[in-house]
Amino acid sequence: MITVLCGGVGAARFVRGLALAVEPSLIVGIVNTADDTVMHGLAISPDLDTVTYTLAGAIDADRGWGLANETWQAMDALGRFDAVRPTQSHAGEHWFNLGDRDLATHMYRTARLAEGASLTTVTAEITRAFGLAMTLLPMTDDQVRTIVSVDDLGDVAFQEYFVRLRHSVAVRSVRFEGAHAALLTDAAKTALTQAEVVIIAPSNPLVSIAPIRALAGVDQLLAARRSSVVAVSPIVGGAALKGPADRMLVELGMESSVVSVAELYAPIAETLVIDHADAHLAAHVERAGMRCVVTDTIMRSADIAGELARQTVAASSTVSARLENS
Ligand code: FO1
Repeated sequence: MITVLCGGVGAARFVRGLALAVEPSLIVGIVNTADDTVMHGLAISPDLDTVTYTLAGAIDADRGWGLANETWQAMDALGRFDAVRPTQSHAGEHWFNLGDRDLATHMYRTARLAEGASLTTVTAEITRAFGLAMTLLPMTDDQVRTIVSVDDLGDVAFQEYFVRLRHSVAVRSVRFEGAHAALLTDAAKTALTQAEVVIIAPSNPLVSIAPIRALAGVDQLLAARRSSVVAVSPIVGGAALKGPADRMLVELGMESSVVSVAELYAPIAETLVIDHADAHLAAHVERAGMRCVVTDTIMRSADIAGELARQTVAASSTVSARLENS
């Protein structure tokens, strides 16, 4: 078993590469659910859906989220009510774009949750419906929500920050509402303890990986097996390949560099995989307490993602020791 801690787009592309490098049925993704939200009464799990749609080959590659060949009739039809919506109402808002086919996923998930099914159970049904061989697990079946405190506006829900505000406002602090009481699921705990290797995908360390780590016991479970935990840096050449990770690191008082990523992950992972662009920082990463592997981490194609995934698995000193002895 290879377990991958996942956020959204970067993780999805990495896992798609991993599925080319190893038998997909051996892969378990533990996915962040703190980006989840309710829109139009529908339960939406963006990171779970982005990984599902990507592994199913159904993702819209340009957007990185939602389904390919999508139509937007429902969203367009909601526009009719903009003129009549009372100011304090959120009914019919359409700044969060839900495609017509994407709505089917949210309708199914919402109805199954209302019938009492857990998000873990429903996610297994949805991934099976999309033909995935790998296992996707929500990090918890309880509610955790990322709240971002930004200049002027104060606390905003993650999707308000990320989509409505286009993450264009400076972040003062981030918190994960509910994380103190939420439980890591048994399935996710097993995936963290039984896996030969645990990989931290190239997701935003502050709002995609951090919510998983905020669940009680997760950092301890990872630290206990640190030599077989490998992280892939989402920062290349001081920038994030997608999303606000670089700006958030700076806004929260860190540098936007692989060294900051190493400082965040050193307690729970032995090895950090960085791009050739940051080869000159390898010694700094090691001074931050992590082994450093330098390779091509920019996943321009599935094949490059596959090679990155293969090297990441091999980078685990536990696995490479076994490979050398085999
Ligand atoms: N991201 C956007 O930038 N704009 C959107 O309108 C949008 C809609 C959306 C709908 C469903 C879904 O699963 C994801 C969606 N995303 C959208 C992406 C989402 O905000 C991010 O992928 C994650 O929350 C951050 O990783």
